[in-house]
Amino acid sequence: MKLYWCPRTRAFRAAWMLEEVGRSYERIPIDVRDEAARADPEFRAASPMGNVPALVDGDVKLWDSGAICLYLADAYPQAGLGVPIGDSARGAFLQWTLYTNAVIEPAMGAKFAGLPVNTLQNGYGSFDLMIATLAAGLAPGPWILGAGFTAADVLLGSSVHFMELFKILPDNATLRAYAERCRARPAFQRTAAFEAA
Ligand SMILES: N[C@@H](CCC(=O)N[C@@H](CS)C(=O)NCC(=O)O)C(=O)O
Repeated sequence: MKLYWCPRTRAFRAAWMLEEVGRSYERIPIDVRDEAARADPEFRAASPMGNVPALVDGDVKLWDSGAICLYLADAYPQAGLGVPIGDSARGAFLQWTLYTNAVIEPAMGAKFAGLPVNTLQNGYGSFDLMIATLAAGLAPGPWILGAGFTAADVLLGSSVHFMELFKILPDNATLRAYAERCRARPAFQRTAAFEAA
């Protein structure tokens, strides 16, 4: 597997997920702040929009962090990071795996831009509703689906971690404790270490 990756970007989630899966992969650095690097034809073949992360696994090409995490969970079930079709927890798994890119990210973007809340139009509610819904989902803990850590936690955990870094995470004990649990995982720590290197 090849991961097109750049430090301090959304590629963090895909790299953390690959570390959790535990299979060998090649990390190919792409500086997304450099237009010439983004124009590289081999990279564009993997990532048509020129974004990271992008994953190539044989004939499979994915260029969205949510799709990458879901794909890896399903493609490598032995890692125990997904929920199989037919299991009653599959619905909750899909719901929370999509929550980062469908709700958290646009709500964060609107908050950073200072956009007025228009819940009828925007499709993701509001930043405050996004936080309250996530905190309620995580309250039973320790992970979003309960006892087992899944790909959904890679996406949600990296979002909560980055909201904390960006200083927009409200002072919520459930979310802060969740971020700590995520950061304590060896796969998270390996990812943070090579990002820092
Ligand atoms: N929804 C995509 C977004 C990916 C994305 O926008 N990545 C940024 C880096 S955080 C990027 O590559 N931006 C390059 C650019 O558009 O200039 C995902 O989550 O993978």
